[in-house]
Amino acid sequence: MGVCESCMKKADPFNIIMFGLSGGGKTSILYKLKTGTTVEPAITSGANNEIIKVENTEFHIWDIAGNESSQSNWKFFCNFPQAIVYVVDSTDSQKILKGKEEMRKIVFQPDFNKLPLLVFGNKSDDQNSIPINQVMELLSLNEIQDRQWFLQKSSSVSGEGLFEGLKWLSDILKMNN
Ligand SMILES: Nc1nc2c(ncn2[C@@H]2O[C@H](COP(=O)(O)OP(=O)(O)OP(=O)(O)O)[C@@H](O)[C@H]2O)c(=O)[nH]1
Ligand SMILES: [Mg+2]
Repeated sequence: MGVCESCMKKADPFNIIMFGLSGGGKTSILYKLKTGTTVEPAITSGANNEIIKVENTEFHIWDIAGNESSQSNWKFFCNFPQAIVYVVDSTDSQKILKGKEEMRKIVFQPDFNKLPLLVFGNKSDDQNSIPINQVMELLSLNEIQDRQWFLQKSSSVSGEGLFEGLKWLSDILKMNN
């Protein structure tokens, strides 16, 4: 008996998994989106998760702590992610370069085959933030050709770019679903 493939696809809330080095601002982003306020989070241990609604789309966002063990044991926290968010601290070129390597280790895992990738170049409010076109070059994002990706400059302080990033994800996920 045939099975209607589209009937089996998951509707929202879309399951989103957020990675990035410690200190990049993942938890700050999560709670800015959730509460509209800027919080000063403690270093995450394990993961946080929240349901966030943007316009008509709900996202279940999993914020995985930046330590190596949590980042590589993400399955312990989140099942069946439908998109990846990767957060880099745009004020520090060395951290961006390290993030580039870590991001590749994550996104090219077979579990994440072809999942859309939203990259936040975070801390855009900081006077030391690197222009977003340079962030793109440092991350060599143009080399990623096996999936849809989008780089969005963002700030969990001003809120810049956060909803724009999620809007991109929403459009892509709805189109692919
Ligand atoms: N200026 C500025 N500071 C930020 C921004 N986002 C986060 N921070 C600061 O960066 C530091 C780390 O933020 P967190 O949200 O805890 O970072 P994280 O990625 O969750 O770190 P782990 O939990 O260790 O993985 C905190 O002092 C935040 O206040 C931002 O957009 N702008
Ligand atoms: Mg955190």
